[in-house]
Amino acid sequence: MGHKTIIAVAALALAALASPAFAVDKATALLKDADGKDVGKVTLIAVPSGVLLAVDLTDMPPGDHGFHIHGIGKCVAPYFKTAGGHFNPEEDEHGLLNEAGPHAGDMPNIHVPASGKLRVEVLNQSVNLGMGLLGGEGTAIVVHQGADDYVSNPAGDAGPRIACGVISK
Ligand SMILES: [Cu+2]
Ligand SMILES: [Zn+2]
Repeated sequence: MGHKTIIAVAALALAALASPAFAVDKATALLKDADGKDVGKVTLIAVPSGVLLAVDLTDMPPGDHGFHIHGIGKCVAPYFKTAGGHFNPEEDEHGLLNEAGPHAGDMPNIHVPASGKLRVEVLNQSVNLGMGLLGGEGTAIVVHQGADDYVSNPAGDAGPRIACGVISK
C-alpha cells in the first residue's frame, strides 16, 4: 500500500466524520403577530413517522388557540390570509373529529398560560420535511385567536389568524 492510498483512506474517514449518515433534518418557522412582533418559533424535526414540532412561544395571548400548518408559505400581516387554507394535499375535510378528515395540517389546539409563554412538542404523522412542507409554494405555521372545534369546515371555526411563520430550512 503506497502513501497515496493511505492518504485517500484517511480523507474518506474524515469525510465520514464531517457528514454523519443520519444528519437530523430540520426546518424552522419564526412566528410574528399582526404588528410584526416576534412571538416565538417552531422547530420542525423530521422523524421516521412524520414531523415533530417543537413549539416555543414567548409572547402570545393566554387561552386556547387553533394551531395548524397552512398550505402557502407566505405570511403578510395583519390578517395572514396569504398563507391560504390548511395544508391538505390529500383533499380531506377539516377536523381531528371528522370521519372524512383531517387535513394533513390539522393539529391539536395549544393552550397558552397567563405568562404568554408556552413550550410544547407536537407529533404530526401526516407530513414530512420533503416536498410536502418545503416544496411548491411552501407552507406556514398559523396560530388562531380561538380554539379549533375539530369539526367545522373549512377551518374549525377558530377565528382570525393572530400569528404566522413561514416554514423554511
Ligand atoms: Cu389555521
Ligand atoms: Zn384543517
